[in-house]
This record gives sequence, C-alpha cells and structure tokens, in this order.
Amino acid sequence: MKPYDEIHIENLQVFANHGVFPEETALGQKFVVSAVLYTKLQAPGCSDALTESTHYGEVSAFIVDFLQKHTYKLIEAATEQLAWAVLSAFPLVSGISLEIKKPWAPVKLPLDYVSVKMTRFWHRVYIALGSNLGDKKGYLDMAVSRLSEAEGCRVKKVSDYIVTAPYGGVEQDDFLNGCLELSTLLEPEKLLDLLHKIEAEADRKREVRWGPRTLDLDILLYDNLVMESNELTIPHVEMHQRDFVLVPLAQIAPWVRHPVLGKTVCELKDGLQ
Ligand code: A4P
Ligand code: MG
Repeated sequence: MKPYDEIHIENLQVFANHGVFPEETALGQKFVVSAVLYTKLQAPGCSDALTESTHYGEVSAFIVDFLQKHTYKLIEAATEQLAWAVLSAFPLVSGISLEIKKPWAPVKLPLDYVSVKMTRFWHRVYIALGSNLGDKKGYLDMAVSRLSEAEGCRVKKVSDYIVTAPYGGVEQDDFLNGCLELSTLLEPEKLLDLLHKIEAEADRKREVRWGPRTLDLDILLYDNLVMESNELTIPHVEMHQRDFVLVPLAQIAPWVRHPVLGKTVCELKDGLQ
C-alpha cells in the first residue's frame, strides 16, 4: 500500500432500515459508521485550500443519505456498496476503511454492537484485448465500452489497436490487438468473471486453445500483485514474450515495472527478439 494520509470520520449515527428481519426494514434502527479516507493531503496542507482536499462534511452527508436511500439485508452489503459509492463519488479518495456498527442488532444477547469492517482501494490494472474473427474493431470497442460502464470500473487509457500476425502455431487470420488501463474496485477473481462475461457477450467460443476468437481479454498486471491459482496467473505468464502485448502496452504504460522480472514495459519490449 502506498503511504497515504488519512481523514477520519468517527461514529457517525444514522437511523436506517437494514436487516434480515422484516421488523428491521419496517421500523429501522441506529447504525454507527466510522470511515478512514486514504488520500494525499500535502497539497491542501501547504495551500490551506479546501478545494484541494475532500470535505469531511460532504462525505458524512453522503454516507447518511446513501444508507437512508437504500435497504440491505446484510451490513456486509451495506458496507461494500457504501465503500464503492464513496470511492466513486470523491475523486481524491484512493481508498477507504469503513466500519458499520449495529448497536441494536436483534440477537437477544447483551453486546455493545456487532459490526462489519472492510478496506477497499482503487487498483490499477492493465488488460490485453485481442480479436481475429468477425468485426474485430467492433469487438474491441465493445469491450472498452462495457468496461467503462461496469460498476467499480473506470477506463483510464486505451492504446491504439494494431494488426498482428497470429502467434502460437494455429493457422488463422491476423489479430487486432490493444491494451487498456483500468482503475477498478474489483478483486482479481471478480474482474476475471467480468471479463468472461464480456467475452461471452461477444459470442466467444472456447474451442481451440490459442485458436481464433471474437474477443480475448487477459489481465496482464494488477498493481504489483503476484499470484497463481487454478483460474488466474498474474502477471500474465507470457506477456513479456509477446510483441502484440508489449507494443500497445508500451504506448500507455512505458514505465510500469513487471513485478517479477523487475523490468519496465519499455525494457521488455526493447529486449524482444
Ligand atoms: N487465466 C489465467 N491467468 C489469466 C489472466 N492473467 N488473464 C485463465 C485472463 N485469464 C487467465 O483462457 C484460459 C483460462 O486462462 C481462463 O479461463 C482463465 O481462467 P482463455 O481466454 O479461455 O483461453 P485462451 O485465450 O485460448 O488461452 P490463453 O492461454 O489465455 O491464450 P492467450 O495467452 O490469450 O493467447 N496471436 C496474436 N497475434 N494476438 C493474440 O491476441 N492470442 C492468443 C491467445 C494466441 N495468439 C495470438 C493472440
Ligand atoms: Mg485469454
């Protein structure tokens, strides 16, 4: 995590209607919200100008309004949705640690409160786009627009699309390839689900590995994350060997460093045979 400064909102009381039981949604009850906003404060610290910071009064009013406008069964859902809403509404806030306490939880036991606490950050992700079937440009444009509209996602940069010869030994048409930078609140697995959903919308069929496809969306880099699971390898295993990835990626992220190889995208591209 980068060294952020913090703005704290402590124990803000909100009367709202969340809960699993019908009485809770009908009658309402007290919720107590605490938030830490992760942001950079040196600019307002030096200028003394509120315009360079995030107004804690506005964030507090936003929290009250949001929790009173919506009804959730679980405080997990209320916390997750509120965290996303605050991060989407206040552009200088990079992350939030949010706790919602429920002091009157109907559990018939003498506790002070139950609570859910979560920390959410915007993540910087690079995604490779590829198509070599049908309306190739149309499919890549469609992926960019679906990702721009998706909840918790913001497309920040899109490279040019380039025509590339097929790699991998399967006889097939040329590809159109590109890359984009995405700011997202989605964790890697949820982001992969979204990419698969967009591929399915483009009528993607998984028939031949490395074979022709209407739309292929791969996660190249996700912050500095290094992970391996059955579904997901990050950074993408072959990104450093592929000119059809590195050429468009170098356009939008030349100085971004591969977290395992320790080289920038530009260096990786220049090192290709
Ligand atoms: N998966 C693991 N890691 C990731 C990741 N970082 N991002 C898993 C996305 N998916 C990841 O992918 C198979 C599975 O990989 C996914 O279900 C996911 O759980 P897929 O897209 O279904 O199959 P695929 O694309 O045929 O296989 P693969 O290995 O992803 O192939 P590539 O690497 O995408 O290569 N030539 C040119 N010129 N341009 C191209 O774009 N693309 C390919 C496909 C071959 N040749 C090409 C191009
Ligand atoms: Mg793929």
